[in-house]
Amino acid sequence: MIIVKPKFTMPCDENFTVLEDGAVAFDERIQAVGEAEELRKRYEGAQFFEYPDAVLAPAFINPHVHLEFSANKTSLVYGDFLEWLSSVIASRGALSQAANKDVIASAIKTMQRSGVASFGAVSSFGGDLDACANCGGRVVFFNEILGTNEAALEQNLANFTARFDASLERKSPLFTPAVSVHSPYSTHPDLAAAALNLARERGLVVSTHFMESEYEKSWLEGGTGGFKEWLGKFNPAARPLYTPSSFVAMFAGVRTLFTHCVWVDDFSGFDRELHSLTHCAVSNRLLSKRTLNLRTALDAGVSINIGTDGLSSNISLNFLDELRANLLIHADFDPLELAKILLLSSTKNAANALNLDAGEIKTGKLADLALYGGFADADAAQLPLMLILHAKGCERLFVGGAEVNSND
Ligand code: MCF
Ligand code: FE
Repeated sequence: MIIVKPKFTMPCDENFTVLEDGAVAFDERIQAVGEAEELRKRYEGAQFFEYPDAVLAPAFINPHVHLEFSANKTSLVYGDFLEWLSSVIASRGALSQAANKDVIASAIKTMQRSGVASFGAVSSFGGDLDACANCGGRVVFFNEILGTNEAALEQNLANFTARFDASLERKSPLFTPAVSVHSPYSTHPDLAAAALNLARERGLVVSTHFMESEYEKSWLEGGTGGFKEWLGKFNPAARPLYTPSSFVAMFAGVRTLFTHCVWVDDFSGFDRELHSLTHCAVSNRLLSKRTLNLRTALDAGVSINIGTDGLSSNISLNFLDELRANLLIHADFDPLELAKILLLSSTKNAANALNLDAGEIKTGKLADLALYGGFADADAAQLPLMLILHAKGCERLFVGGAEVNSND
């Protein structure tokens, strides 16, 4: 048993309570939140740590990252989605080759140093499987399926099944195999249906990219726009394989994270319990021409979580950098109000999206906790904002009560 007594405990509950001079006792799960001396008496022999300048919070959950693109710095073109996509097709072989085990392990460390205990890895080739299974963090491993060429469907499915089976072999309390249906412009309905059936049978979480660009919107809504020409290069007879609503309908009854949704103007097909929106603000700034209207999505009652996406469309996998970018990008919000929304999105909401029993400091939850120093003089009322603005990394990170040595 471990007892941590920080200056501030931020449970990340709906009311955003901040506890001053309290303590948290935990092993794999949180056993109690209360007064330090009382907990020390109750759990005799527990290790005790006191941090008079620190904030203890639920560790962050980054539900969407492409680790196989971690070697990218300047190889991809930003500003226009189709130019980016062409550059991905030209460079993805070389980029995934360059993203060896060390590169991927170091990308994971960057996330962990920023307080991320759990992440959703979108895996295109399986090259990130070992690093993910061995990282000490909690991983939901989204095996990606894509392809529209009818002649290659069987081969594509066999390839996906082999990667999925390899991920199943690594299943553990910290590692959960899952499925990614890449997008409506890139994935044949037969492949999507096969992957979604697997998800239904096995109760897997699913991730998909949806309505990221205006090109995608005009393609799905009317078969027009830049995708007509772009896809025409590969198949002159290309036509949209879904409408926006028929695509969302495929995911009925399946816990799904819809990433981006920048160009969605009707959320009525979203299941408020099972479907969530993963927002990647930096990625959208670089690829999507506009940013998500966060207020509209929140008003529609859709649960939001915050992802970094990969270094294919970001400059940093430090989760605090992504939160700071969100604070600056969504300038129509009051900063403190937005800070609370972002922290809830990155903990409790994301845990629900990924089906993890974590994301909150509450008795019974998994002890996925992060401790950030440097807040001795902070005002409790401003703490959510100050944490996002000033924390560069965490001092300690616990995953299921076990410390991940994030500074080695
Ligand atoms: O989320 C971003 C932008 N949207 C779509 N895909 C990706 C992103 N970052 C990496 N990707 C990958 C995706 O997983 O790029 C490929 C897929 O393998 C594009 S389709 C050839
Ligand atoms: Fe992505």
